[in-house]
Amino acid sequence: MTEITAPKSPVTAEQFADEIREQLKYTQGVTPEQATAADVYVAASKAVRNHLADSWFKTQSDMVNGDTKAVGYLSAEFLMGKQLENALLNAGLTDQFDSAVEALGFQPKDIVDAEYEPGLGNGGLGRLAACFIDSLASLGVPAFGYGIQYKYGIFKQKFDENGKQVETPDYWLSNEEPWGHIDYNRDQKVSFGGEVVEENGKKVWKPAWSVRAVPVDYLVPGYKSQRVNTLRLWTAKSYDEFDLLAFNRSEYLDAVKPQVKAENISKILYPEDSTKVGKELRLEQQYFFVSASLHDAIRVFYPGEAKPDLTTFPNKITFQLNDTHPVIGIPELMRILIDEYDYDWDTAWGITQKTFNYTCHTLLPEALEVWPSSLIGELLPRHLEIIEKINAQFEAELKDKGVADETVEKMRIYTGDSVRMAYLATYGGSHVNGVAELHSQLLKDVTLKDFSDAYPDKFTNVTNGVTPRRFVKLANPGLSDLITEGLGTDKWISDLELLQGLVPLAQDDEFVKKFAAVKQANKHSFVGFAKDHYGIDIDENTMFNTMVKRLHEYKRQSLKILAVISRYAGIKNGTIAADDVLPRTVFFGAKAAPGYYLAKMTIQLINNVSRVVNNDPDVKGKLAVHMLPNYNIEMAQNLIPATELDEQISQAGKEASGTGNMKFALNGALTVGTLDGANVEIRERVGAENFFLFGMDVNEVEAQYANGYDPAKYYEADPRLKQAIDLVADGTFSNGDRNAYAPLVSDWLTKDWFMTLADFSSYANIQAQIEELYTHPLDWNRKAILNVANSGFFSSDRSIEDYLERIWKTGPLA
Ligand code: 4GP
Repeated sequence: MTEITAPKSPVTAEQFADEIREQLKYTQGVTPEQATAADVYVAASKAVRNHLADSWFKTQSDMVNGDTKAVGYLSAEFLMGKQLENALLNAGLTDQFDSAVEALGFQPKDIVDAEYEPGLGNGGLGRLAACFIDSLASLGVPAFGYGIQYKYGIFKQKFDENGKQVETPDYWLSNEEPWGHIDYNRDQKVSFGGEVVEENGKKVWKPAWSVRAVPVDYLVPGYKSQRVNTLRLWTAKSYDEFDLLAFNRSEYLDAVKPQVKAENISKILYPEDSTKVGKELRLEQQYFFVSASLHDAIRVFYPGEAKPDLTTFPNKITFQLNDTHPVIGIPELMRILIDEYDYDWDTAWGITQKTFNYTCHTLLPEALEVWPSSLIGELLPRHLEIIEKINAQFEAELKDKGVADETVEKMRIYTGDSVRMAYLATYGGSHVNGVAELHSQLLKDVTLKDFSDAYPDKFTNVTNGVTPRRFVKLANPGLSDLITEGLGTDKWISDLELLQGLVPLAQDDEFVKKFAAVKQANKHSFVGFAKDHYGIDIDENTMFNTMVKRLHEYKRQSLKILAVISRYAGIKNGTIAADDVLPRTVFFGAKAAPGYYLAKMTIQLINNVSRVVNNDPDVKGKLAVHMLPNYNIEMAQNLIPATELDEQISQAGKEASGTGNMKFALNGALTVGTLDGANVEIRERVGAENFFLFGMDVNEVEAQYANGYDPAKYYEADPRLKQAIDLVADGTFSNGDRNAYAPLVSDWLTKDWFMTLADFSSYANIQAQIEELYTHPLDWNRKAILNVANSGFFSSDRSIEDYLERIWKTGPLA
């Protein structure tokens, strides 16, 4: 191995400007005079990447040559957000960059804005993975993020003239993408289909087709840690680029078929899985990245060894399964060990079980993946055999433990018809964790109860967290400076519990006023952002009230919009006295899954409420509603710091954790929320008096289900609710068309599975308390400061430390 030099010493601004010029001229072919902001963005990104390279090499060699176990975070999603600013911050090059680009005749902001945000994730689970790899690197823990470099990320969301969501493809790679380094020489072969035969008493898989998995490496710099980890995203290539014979027969489309089939695998994030073809593609994706990653880890940790001692594999790396998507890794590692390296079953099982751990991110049973056995059998016949054998062993083990037959039956991993991936993950790994205390408890008590009874020691909790680098330091420079001033140090950026030191400052009126001024400045800049990006005018002297997250019935955007409608009606008909109206601007941001009918209809309703309310002179200056299109990380970074009131209003027992709630609290918003997910822990920490709690708790929800929930009763009981629903039903928000929202209205009145109606009164009632407090800015801001000060626990650094201690049993590189 070549000697690796220490990281490059920091550069001056002049040197950095020269490095950018060099990139422009010699890798991009434009002179600095010709360069546009987009050119400078690419050049500066490459220059930063070069600065990180030596630390990256050193981290890898220390990892491979040392004794510290690495972490492999297997995730179908990494929702990274823009890279440049974050890389500059973590590399300590922000000031040099600012001066360098100014010397080149640009504004730093324009260069940063030229980056196109990669959308390689759907929501919380993908963003969590991105926070986690930032924290791993910042803590100096050697780690790989392993996933897929989708060609198309999550769709771009627009709204048509009727307010309906329209999905357009997000081709984020249409221009040069400077961060990913494609490494054709470290590829892996991933095979599918075919059959299993016996040769010399040994099972041999004869696959029908293969694709080439080529890694694209993204550097993951730690904040001030001098450590740089790897996010390795696989892209699928064909071995047979082109069928020349077919081409010569003029069958041009057929000629590229093999290429298309292979490349489809990494083409798009989560295709629809409601059809057979969609399901097949999704399983192909999962197996593709997991198989490539496991082989890659063996290559990395046993370089050049034809017969490595893989009994040491669990000491080299521990793999975290981010939800059920990578769970096919369990039979795949068994297959690798048995078929490729000749281990016996028991040894292979010992290695496998020690290597994997599983994080569950949901409580909705329908979200736990179950694959038809026929599909696995067609695509991965050897794996199906292995799964059957794992299941047989599992059933025997349960019986040995004295588990009753009917319970064993319920717990089967393989039912004959299908394979339950969450069960496979629970049995096949060492630990299972939920993502907030309540969630982990419900996993044990409900979702995976039989498993927790049989294997109580496997179960643990790790409450989620968010990275303070991106979501405070970068997103909210004003607040960051104030915190640093208040604490007299900026060490909080890597030790977030230090925020506790702000508690006494909540009683210092001067500090509180400064804090309020920061919030106002953030509101002001969001007004500019919204004008530039969405062409809307916002009154910054209104309360900014935000609900941003995926659109799902359980998250209850419906509850919020019904409350908005009720308020609108109240102002118009005078039931809310004009003097009592606190001016509010309500922001929504949410994407709905393309096939999710009621979710899409809710978006349409919000858009149309927005149209009616914002154009009604009777409520002008008192109420405005905006459904902002294409909620993404960039919007989050701009909107969260400007928000004063945050909505976390899911039905209790349905949101596994939430991480938006943490970002808002850390940025000094007050939360109105239910006792759900991590809200519970946030409220505990920030103090019940600094959190607006409403609604039923889990036990009350369960009791309602048990007693036969009747939403119509609530509709009749609260005239505000009745009026709001009636306005939706009577065409007020659909130009008189009474059918437009009929499915939504009918669902509310007859089913309402997530009990929006039952919680409405409590939600509407708490608004008075919120508004009363808001009219006392010092008191409001004191509470907001206490939210910031007491939310240090929700750093993803702390989450990673919990994983290290409870699950991974490893730590930073020496
Ligand atoms: C989300 C959960 O819905 C959210 O509560 C949690 O905070 C987040 O994972 C991270 O743990 N789930 C997903 C998903 O994003 O795709 O299931």
